[in-house]
Amino acid sequence: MNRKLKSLVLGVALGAFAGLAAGEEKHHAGTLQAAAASDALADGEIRKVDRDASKITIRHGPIANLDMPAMTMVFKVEDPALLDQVKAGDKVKFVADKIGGAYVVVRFEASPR
Ligand SMILES: [Cu+2]
Repeated sequence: MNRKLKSLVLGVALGAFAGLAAGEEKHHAGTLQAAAASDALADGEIRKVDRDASKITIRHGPIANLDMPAMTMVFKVEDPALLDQVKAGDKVKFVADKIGGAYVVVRFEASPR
């Protein structure tokens, strides 16, 4: 379930950062829907980082690609290194996806100041 959506989200994310994604050409959806890039980014505020469990609590705004309203919830992270990019209190934009039945943060992007 959501496999198509996942590749779309990843593709759009990678497409938006093609300069950083050199060598990651396996995603083919990158150029299809540039407009979806902003939809995939959700607003959030980091509430708690749990490195031991590789989980993070985020108070987030609506997440369009997950059809999720604003709430505070715990996410897993796709890569534990993501937890080093943020700390409690940070305001972030991030991409989340549902992977294997769990909500997972795929990427963080610092909010423009
Ligand atoms: Cu949520």
